[in-house]
Amino acid sequence: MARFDWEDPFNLESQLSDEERMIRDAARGFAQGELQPRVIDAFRDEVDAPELFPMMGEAGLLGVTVPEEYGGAGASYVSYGLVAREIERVDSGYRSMASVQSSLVMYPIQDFGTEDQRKKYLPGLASGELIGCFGLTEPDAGSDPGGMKTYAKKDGDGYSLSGSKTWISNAPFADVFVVWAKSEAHDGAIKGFVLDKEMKGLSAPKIEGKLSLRASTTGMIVMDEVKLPADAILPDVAGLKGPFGCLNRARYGISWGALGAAEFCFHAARQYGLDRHQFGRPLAATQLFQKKLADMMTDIAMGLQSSLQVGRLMDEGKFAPEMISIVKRNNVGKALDIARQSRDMHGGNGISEEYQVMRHMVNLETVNTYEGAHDVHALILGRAITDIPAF
Ligand code: TGC
Ligand code: FAD
Repeated sequence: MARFDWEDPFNLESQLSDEERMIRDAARGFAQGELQPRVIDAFRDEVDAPELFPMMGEAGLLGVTVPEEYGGAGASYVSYGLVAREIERVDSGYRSMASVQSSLVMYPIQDFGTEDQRKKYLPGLASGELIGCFGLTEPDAGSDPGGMKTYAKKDGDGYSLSGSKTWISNAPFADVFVVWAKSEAHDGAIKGFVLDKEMKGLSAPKIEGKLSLRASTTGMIVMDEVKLPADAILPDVAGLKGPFGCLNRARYGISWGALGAAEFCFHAARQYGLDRHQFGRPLAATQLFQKKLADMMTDIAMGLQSSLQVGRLMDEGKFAPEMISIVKRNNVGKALDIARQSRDMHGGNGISEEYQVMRHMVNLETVNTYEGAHDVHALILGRAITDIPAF
């Protein structure tokens, strides 16, 4: 009979390859060594941290699934998920920085771009010398991106792009902007464009005053007749399946990442319960406390198994987007519940930055909303079950 390990209830470790374990260990070393020491101040002071990109690049955490010839690690989607879990164990904002770069900027250039675009952008994005952002959401088009107003008019051989995007991670310090717009030259179909920060008419003001994800910088993208050359378009995709193809990857990574945050909160609650005595015994000796820990461990273990299975199917090219909706919605929702419980189990100390669980809790409020809000994923699944779109 095997010995039970509360930190790894279903022996996930035994289900990973040597390469996956090595990538996970490198990510953990970087996250604990470089990110953890700075996160409390960074969150409190809402610090912009573009210098983290070259550091993450050097640690091999950007473009994990991108082929090595373009500077990536050429590794599996399971490896990518393990990296997201380690970074988000520290902070969802840091995972956000990395997952936008990898899934929402490098992936579309790799999959929908030309060879020239791949050569121009991917090595710099993989090393972190270039920072990318992804503009889909608009002030009047969030859950319904098909309602976007950003428009690319024909302009000679190229395009003139106007419109505004909001709530865009990394935008204020980004060098490379992947922007989705309706294109006159394509009968109004949604197309992706790659913009460089120097382009005239392009600006990216920062959104100040977030009470969540404060270690990640968020902004708008404002485009006022930005002139784009013909080769700024991503030629190989049209319609919403372009941005959704990117979102599939990012949502999958989030399904692992959120569980990293949940594991932090679970471990912290356990330790606090063992250390803190009330009524003459440790809090962890009470039945209510133990039930909460048992629920946390169960939800995390089940979530990790399901993300692992979805990752394996992605690596085999056998996934359906609905599988990703299940794990994004479930794992983030469960992580948010766990963070709220952990905050409560820490009593008054739970609201202090030093204990870190409240930071995870408020971060996960964003994670539950972006990349398809919790209820929107329920509707994606409802449509798959009933064949009736209820959006
Ligand atoms: P719908 O009619 O369902 O689909 C339109 C076209 O897209 C195709 N499609 C997909 N393709 C690939 N993967 C998917 N997951 C896909 N889902 C749909 C579909 O087959 C169709 O193709 P075609 O060829 O027939 O045209 O479109 P809809 O307008 O009815 O969509 C409804 C809904 C709710 C599914 C969708 O709009 C949605 O997912 N809304 C949520 C929006 C969202 O997730 N936004 C995220 C913005 S980016 C972000 O938040 C980054 S935060 C990053 C960070 O900091 O970590
Ligand atoms: P809305 O769509 O207005 O939704 C509001 C509420 O209504 C939600 O609870 C939703 O579930 C519910 N709702 C919506 N439609 C329905 C319906 N049909 N039926 C029932 N309920 C419904 N976007 C990007 O493009 N790039 C980024 O890098 C990016 N980064 C972000 C970073 C942060 C910090 C945040 C907060 C957001 C980011 N986003 C980004 C935007 C994010 O994807 C959107 O906020 C999200 O898609 C929800 O859109 P919305 O905010 O307009 O909310």
